[in-house]
Amino acid sequence: MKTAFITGASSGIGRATAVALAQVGFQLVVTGRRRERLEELARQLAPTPVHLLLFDVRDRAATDAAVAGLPSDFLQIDVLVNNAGGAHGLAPIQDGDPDDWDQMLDSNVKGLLNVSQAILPGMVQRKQGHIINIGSIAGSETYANGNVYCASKAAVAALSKGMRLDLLPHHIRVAEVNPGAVETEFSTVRFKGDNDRAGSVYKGYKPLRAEDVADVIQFMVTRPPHVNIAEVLLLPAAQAAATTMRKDL
Ligand code: NDP
Ligand code: 8X3
Repeated sequence: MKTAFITGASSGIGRATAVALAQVGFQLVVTGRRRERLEELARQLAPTPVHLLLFDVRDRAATDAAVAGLPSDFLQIDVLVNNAGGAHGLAPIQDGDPDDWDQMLDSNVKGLLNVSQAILPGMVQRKQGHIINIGSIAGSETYANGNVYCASKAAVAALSKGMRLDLLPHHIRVAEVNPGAVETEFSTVRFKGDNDRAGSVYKGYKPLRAEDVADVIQFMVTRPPHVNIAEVLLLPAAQAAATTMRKDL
């Protein structure tokens, strides 16, 4: 049985990806900081073998310890989905909160590096692996007030290309999935629990569901070994650019 390691599986795209990969026969390592969410996911996925890891991707020592402590039957990671992260705040640069900047850069960029570095030695040694980094349309299109979040996702795009180059000799596929608007807890987190403001982001058009992104990831990781779908930009049909939605109100 192949093993997929999915960060940020307690919610949204990560959770849906866990369900989608279980459907095609993967066993799973699922990570996040909210234990009850991951336990509930594991119950839903039974009888798929699921191992839970609770750690903050910003904490390099905790990340290393969590990966090092994997039981032997989950040690060999075939697919890594670097998904954990999100946006904190939406403000002009001069009004930005440096704590928000830290959260975004430390989770979306350094967190992805922390997890990758913990898992890569095994993949390099086995000369086999597949990494899917979750970027965003925000990585290629900077929108007003998105400054640091957009920068963090531009970094994910650069890192995905860099990883693909460096890991080429080691037979490790590296790919990036860049969604547009997906209705998850993303905006609730960005707006610090303001559900009205979060809901308004998805009003007047049909956003993607987390399951739509998970379908694409499922397709990518079930291609034959000689195929790497290296980059995907996945938008709702009603979205043409980062902040351009057709609103049929
Ligand atoms: P959610 O808020 O629903 O999920 C985010 C997940 O990441 C949660 O499981 C959360 O788990 C985990 N997470 C966040 N920060 C940390 C951290 N420091 N350490 C460990 N886990 C963390 O949002 P989405 O599913 O939408 O977001 C998933 C990814 O998709 C993110 O990288 C986001 O930037 C990206 N994305 C989202 C889009 C959207 O429109 N929704 C569009 C494009 C990209 P927990 O809180 O339990 O730790
Ligand atoms: C999430 C999509 O456009 O809100 O990455 O930044 S967007």
